[in-house]
Amino acid sequence: MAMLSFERKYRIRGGTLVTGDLFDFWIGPFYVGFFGISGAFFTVLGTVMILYGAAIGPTWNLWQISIAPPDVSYGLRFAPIREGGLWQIITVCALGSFVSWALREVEICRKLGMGYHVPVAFGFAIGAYFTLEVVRPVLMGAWGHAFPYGIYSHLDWVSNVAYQYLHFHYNPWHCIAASLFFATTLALSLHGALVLSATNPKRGEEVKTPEHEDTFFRDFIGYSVGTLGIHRLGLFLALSSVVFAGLCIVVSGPFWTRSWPEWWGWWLNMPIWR
Ligand code: UQ1
Repeated sequence: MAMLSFERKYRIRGGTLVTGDLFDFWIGPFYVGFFGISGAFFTVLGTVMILYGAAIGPTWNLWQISIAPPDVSYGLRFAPIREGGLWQIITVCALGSFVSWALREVEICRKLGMGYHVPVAFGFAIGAYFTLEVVRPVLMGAWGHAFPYGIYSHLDWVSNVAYQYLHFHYNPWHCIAASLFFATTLALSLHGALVLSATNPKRGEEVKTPEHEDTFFRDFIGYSVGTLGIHRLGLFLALSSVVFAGLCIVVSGPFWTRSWPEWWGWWLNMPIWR
């Protein structure tokens, strides 16, 4: 089916999660829906708040603009606008916007009768943001433990938090997350290279089949995970890396307050070394 007639067939009412037919329409190529409206609302409000924060801030230098959370002395209370209240409003807008984006993906999946893999995957990214900006600060008792909204300032936050634990690379969950990130890039580079090698032949040569792809890996390492399997593996590796990244930061502070190299004391203190 040609693309245009395919789209005409599926661009019909239904599949919405809320408000029925209301907002169940497209603007040009884009599906709107209730969550398109709510997403635009939170995005515009959040962006205006960021611009307002930049306007009252000390600099227009793009690298140095920063909107910080309240001081830890405010605990988990609301703070005045200029004392971190703006950061609190922006955080609510960001979460409203991200969740709207995910639910708009869900509605499009429902219209097309597809699985929910894309919104579920995006949900893991929202979960990582939520862990950093809400779960960990709540467990530690103050919004001041969240990261600020600024290009350099958020990098400084990462650096400072890492040094609070002396050497963050000794955090075992950080080790696992980093290994999974590397494994994800390995899987995607193998997959991208394999598919291009089979489907982008020299002029005059035939496109190769999935059997060629399987055979390459069977000849090479004695195993092929398969053409569907590589996509399952890729999604699993990518989502696992995000889960362990979230774990590695949420254990730092709420569950482990000393230096991360000290954590390995259990290994150094094993009776077999005595
Ligand atoms: C693979 O086995 C496979 O199936 C044919 C692919 O699908 C096209 C791939 O992209 C890759 C990378 C592999 C090899 C991966 C493993 C884990 C053996």
